[in-house]
Amino acid sequence: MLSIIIPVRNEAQNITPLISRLKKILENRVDLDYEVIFIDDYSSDNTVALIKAISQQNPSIKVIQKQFEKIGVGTSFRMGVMHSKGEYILTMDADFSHNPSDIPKLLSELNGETDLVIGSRYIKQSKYYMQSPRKVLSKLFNAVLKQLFQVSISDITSGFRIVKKKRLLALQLEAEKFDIHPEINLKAAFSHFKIKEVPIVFIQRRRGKSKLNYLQMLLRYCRLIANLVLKP
Ligand SMILES: Nc1nc2c(ncn2[C@@H]2O[C@H](COP(=O)(O)OP(=O)(O)OP(=O)(O)O)[C@@H](O)[C@H]2O)c(=O)[nH]1
Ligand SMILES: [Mg+2]
Repeated sequence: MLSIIIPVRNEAQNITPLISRLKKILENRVDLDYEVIFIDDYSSDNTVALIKAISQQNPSIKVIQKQFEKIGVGTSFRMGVMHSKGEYILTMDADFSHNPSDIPKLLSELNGETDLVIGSRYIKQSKYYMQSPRKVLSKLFNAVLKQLFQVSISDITSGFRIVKKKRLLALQLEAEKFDIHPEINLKAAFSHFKIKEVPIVFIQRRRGKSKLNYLQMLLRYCRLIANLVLKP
């Protein structure tokens, strides 16, 4: 079974088209049993109501709702993993930056041996469309992380991936926010996961508001580096 885990916060404008795209793609694969778990983080719009309405017709679509405090993408992801039933975990964003149409490409790289398939913005045949500050920061972080930790992953900060759950659970993940993505990819490399990268087309969000806070991201990434240097 494939468990798709998607942290969400105020994605009312994306959630319905996203679920229908996912269903179309996944239901084409008769060989594949799947569940989609959304972890809502205190959304103030009707994201949760929209997911619940769909999940009443389709029990493969689930939502976990946080009601009292914001926990962040990393903690939400780990909570989703705890509730998942799949042998493999797919993570992606809800805002169509990660194209559901790229999922079959990620799946095609899975065989019994692959532990991690990363949807990469920075390999041959990838395309990415991001605003300049984000592009510069992303490239810079990837260059620094690659140099510092000598890993051969091209897109260390990618949040689009499929990972074998058994191996994921063995990683000591601590990141609470967006730093969960490089943390997973780096710790997977340190733990000698069999890793493949596939090219994706990454686009800037078109609907809904960005939750990205550059200063917070910078601090979180620096903290991750410090933690990994001190206790790799
Ligand atoms: N559970 C949870 N999900 C979040 C939170 N912040 C963002 N998300 C979700 O995480 C995914 C990525 O967030 P984005 O806001 O797209 O972050 P980004 O891609 O860095 O920035 P933009 O695309 O420019 O908005 C989306 O599915 C969001 O709905 C949060 O605090 N908690
Ligand atoms: Mg986004």
